[in-house]
Amino acid sequence: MTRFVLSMLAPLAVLFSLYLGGTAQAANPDACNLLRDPATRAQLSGSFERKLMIQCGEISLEEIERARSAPAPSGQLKPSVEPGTAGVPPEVQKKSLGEGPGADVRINNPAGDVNPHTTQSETTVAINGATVCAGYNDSGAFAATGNFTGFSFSTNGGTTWTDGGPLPTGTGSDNNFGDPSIVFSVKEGAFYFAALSDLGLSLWRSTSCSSWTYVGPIHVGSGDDKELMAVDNNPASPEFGRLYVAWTDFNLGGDRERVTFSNNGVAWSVPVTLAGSGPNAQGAWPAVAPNGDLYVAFEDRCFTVGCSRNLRIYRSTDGGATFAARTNIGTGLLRPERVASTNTCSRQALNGNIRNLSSPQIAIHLDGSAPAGYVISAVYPYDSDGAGADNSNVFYKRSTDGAATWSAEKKLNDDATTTDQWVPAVGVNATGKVVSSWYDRRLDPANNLSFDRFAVVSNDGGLTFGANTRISDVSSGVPTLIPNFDTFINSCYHGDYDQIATDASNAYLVWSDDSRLEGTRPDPDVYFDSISLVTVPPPTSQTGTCTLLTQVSFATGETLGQATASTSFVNIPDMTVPFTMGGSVNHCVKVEFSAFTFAPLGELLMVRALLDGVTAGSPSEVQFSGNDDEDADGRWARSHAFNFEFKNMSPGPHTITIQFRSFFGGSVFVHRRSVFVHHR
Ligand SMILES: [Ca+2]
Ligand SMILES: [Ca+2]
Ligand SMILES: [Ca+2]
Repeated sequence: MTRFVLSMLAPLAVLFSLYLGGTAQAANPDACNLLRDPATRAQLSGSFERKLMIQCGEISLEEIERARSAPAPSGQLKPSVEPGTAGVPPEVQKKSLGEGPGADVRINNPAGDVNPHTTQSETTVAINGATVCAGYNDSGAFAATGNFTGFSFSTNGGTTWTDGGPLPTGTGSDNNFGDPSIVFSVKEGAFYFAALSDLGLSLWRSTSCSSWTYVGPIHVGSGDDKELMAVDNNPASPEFGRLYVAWTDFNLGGDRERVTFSNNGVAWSVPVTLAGSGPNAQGAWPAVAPNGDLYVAFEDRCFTVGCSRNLRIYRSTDGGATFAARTNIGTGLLRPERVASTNTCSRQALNGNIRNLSSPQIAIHLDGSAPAGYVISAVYPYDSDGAGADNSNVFYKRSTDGAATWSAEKKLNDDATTTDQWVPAVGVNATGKVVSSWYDRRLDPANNLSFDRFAVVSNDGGLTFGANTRISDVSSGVPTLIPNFDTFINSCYHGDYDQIATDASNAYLVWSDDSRLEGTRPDPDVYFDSISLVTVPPPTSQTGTCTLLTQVSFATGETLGQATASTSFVNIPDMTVPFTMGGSVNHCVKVEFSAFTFAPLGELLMVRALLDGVTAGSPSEVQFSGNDDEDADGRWARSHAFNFEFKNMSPGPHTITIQFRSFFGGSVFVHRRSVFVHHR
């Protein structure tokens, strides 16, 4: 017997000795029973189910040993392959629906994968300055080392990444099994990383994210599932630096959501079980308010096809000692699923046999104008059209009074399709920028299968949102998930969550991307991109009201504008208009024109006006649909009137420039008409 096999068995002995010792887990003397009961099994997170499959022999030690002793796979892997170059339809190119983020960066190194154990997914991310720290479930690392929790780090804000391998085995052969959760503690100047472990839930620490030190168990229990961590990073809070972990404990027969806290990561409080959380709870998501209040949101699930469930939230105002239920984020929401996939997966699932834990996420930001002093942002999915064809959309609500009441919900995805949007994440920053991202199938309306990652930003604390932005550069197909092509991964698994980190400048996004192939076999990886949260300020303060000024019109000729599409904004020829503002006080400037635009069906054009190189608010969008006229070249024509307004402009010389942008590789035209600039 090899050392590796011994390392797998030893923790089991620890667990069983704990049962025999009559600890808190005595209610369930055999964690493997959680797998044997189909109804219970359907409630387990992807990571916890897999941990039990390993511990209970459904994934055999022989298979693990075989993978570990397999020859190095470098000969067949092509780590230099860029995302999307294999197996991705050429028409699926990046086409952001807003000011586009940068190119996707793969953060794990697939050269470490052991065929067919190529899956990295289910992500967490935290930041400290220019260090971006991410974790994920890592089947390749497990095949090589017996640890399932991978991490990667960037020291330049996400431009380049290093795959750090898995978290190290803890004291007493405490291996880790995913369900990753990373936070950065401002007080400690350190990252903390929680994961499922042999013992239950365990913690690792790092100041750099480049290597990790095992701290010890957070909680010892064979039924511990899906732990998520939060940290109090407000120096004014009475619990500054306190770490909180919320999770689901399947060894409890009644209420299952639990919370523990620690001031140093070593000593953890006796867990508090959320009274009334019930036996159907899953997906606890903690967040700390600026005053130290702790909130834990979770899904009170239901388990029959077509059932409705509640999205609940609890609050602690005493540093995690006691909790009280607050007003539900959502009540009676139809669970998002595709019935045939649910039946195939024996658990709530979407097309492609992707299991779907439809739990909420929350994030909290300071807002002195809110009654509570802060705003709670919540995102969640559900089947909002009932019997209609759409199985899942993603929604947003906010609370300004500590979850006593919630705003009306806002649908975040702005597509016109009936495809799936699911697994929404949310992040906020100190200036009230709210960011959400999710998986989205809008670009595959015919099949509702291939998916992208989309995002949206609010610049006003969640009151209003901009247009959706496509984050992923390419669409992902869905690999075979039942049985999973990766035999260390349970059927129907695609990760239960992803996460967003923010600072004053950016949102940092990580997600699971299955677009890359090695030859013909799938190689899911984790990708990163960022969104700028810096709002381009208007040219001058937006005060006063604009009235129609004495018109001074600058008419230009009628020639074709830009003939070749560009994925960044480019000037449209002959649409640059210099003028001189008269008078001695500031006045408005209005820009008007109409244009015929030509593009293929479903494409998007964006047109914007700049005054002295600075944009006027948001670009104007032209989305092409089947209602437009088709021209001889297969493009669709649409006449569109554009109006832009610059307020409070100073007297003197200025220049108006008209630009456009498309996201299509072929010919796109803006056939512009006269541009009128109204000014004093
Ligand atoms: Ca991979
Ligand atoms: Ca529906
Ligand atoms: Ca939808």
